[in-house]
Amino acid sequence: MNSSPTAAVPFVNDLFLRAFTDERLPCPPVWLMRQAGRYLPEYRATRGKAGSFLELCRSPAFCAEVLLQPLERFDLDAAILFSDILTVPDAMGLGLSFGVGEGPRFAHPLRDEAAVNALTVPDMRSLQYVFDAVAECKRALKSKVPLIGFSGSPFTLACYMIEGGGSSDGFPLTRRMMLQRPELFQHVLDVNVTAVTAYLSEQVRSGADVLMLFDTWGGVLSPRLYREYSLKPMRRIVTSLNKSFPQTPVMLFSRGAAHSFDAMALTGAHGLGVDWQSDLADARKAAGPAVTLQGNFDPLLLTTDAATIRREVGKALVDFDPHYRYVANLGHGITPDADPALVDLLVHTLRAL
Ligand code: 1CP
Repeated sequence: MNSSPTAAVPFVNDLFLRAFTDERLPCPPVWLMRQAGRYLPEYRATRGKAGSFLELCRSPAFCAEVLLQPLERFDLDAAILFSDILTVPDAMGLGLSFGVGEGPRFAHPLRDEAAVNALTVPDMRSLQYVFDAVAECKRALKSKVPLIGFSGSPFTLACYMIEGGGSSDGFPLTRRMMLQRPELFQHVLDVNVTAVTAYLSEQVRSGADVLMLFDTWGGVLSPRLYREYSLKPMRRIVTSLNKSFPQTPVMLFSRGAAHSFDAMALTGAHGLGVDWQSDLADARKAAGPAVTLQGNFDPLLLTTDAATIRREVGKALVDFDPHYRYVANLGHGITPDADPALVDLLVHTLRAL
């Protein structure tokens, strides 16, 4: 549990992987959630060439192109696969689309018992375009920095699958099914556990060096329900991945679940994401010394100014050791209105720690 995996392949820059060992590092590695994306004009240009966001995701060559864009601009220590968490429910036949300037929509959400009973683990061949994108991204990186593969957590995927899209009020249809028909909800989670385990395993076989589970919506649950319906399924995935790929660090990012850092650390995950509403020092106390923590600057800092960023970086790490099992990152994804010049400043300020 929480062992220190080491890389089989040498990297030009292996600072990120060393944050999963007990070495003290000269400065923390840094990458940023959603570092490739809409705040970069070159991303918007590539998306235009591809035709749409989903066509971009389905083209391994375009995925590799946008993966490299932030690395060309900024001194980052990791790259993240360009894809989306909703590829898996799409492969289950739920019919994913994105309206222009809108969030995701599923044409066939899980609204009744028949739909849930018909749900099955997709044939991984229908996700071959993602594994091809992993391989193409890996080739394009030329071992410069490690590649992070990812998936949504079973619970977060279930939120979109049942609701049929995003939600501004805590996924009421999902929570109602969970409370009223727990056996139906558990079937969705069980299918997702098997699918996500196979999906992430295939990403490792295709070249991913580190894995991350995005549990963006685990925080809509109470601590008790979070542990049952969000953390437990993630633990099953981490257990199988650690068995199959003991060299590959796995990270969990549950947004809004600071109440359970202790339980998250017991899953066998090597790293935990800390959101911007939590405290790194508190997370360290709860999770213990053997787990790598990642986070947790407020993404909105990247829409402020240089002085604010310098001041906040100085203050954020006063009672926290940034040289030991720590990866600097935001506490959630970069927003589309982030200023690329401030991204550069944040990365440089962290380098100088
Ligand atoms: O218009 C566009 O170009 C699409 C915007 C976009 C992008 C750039 C979406 C739609 N997804 C992505 C890429 C993406 N999504 C990445 C790779 C890019 C990188 O990190 O550099 C990753 C890791 C994700 C993961 C993702 N997708 C999450 C989990 C992380 C998080 O930020 O919370 C979630 C919840 C999604 C769903 C999703 N996809 C896209 C949007 C706008 C959303 C959120 C919808 C909602 O508000 O519920």
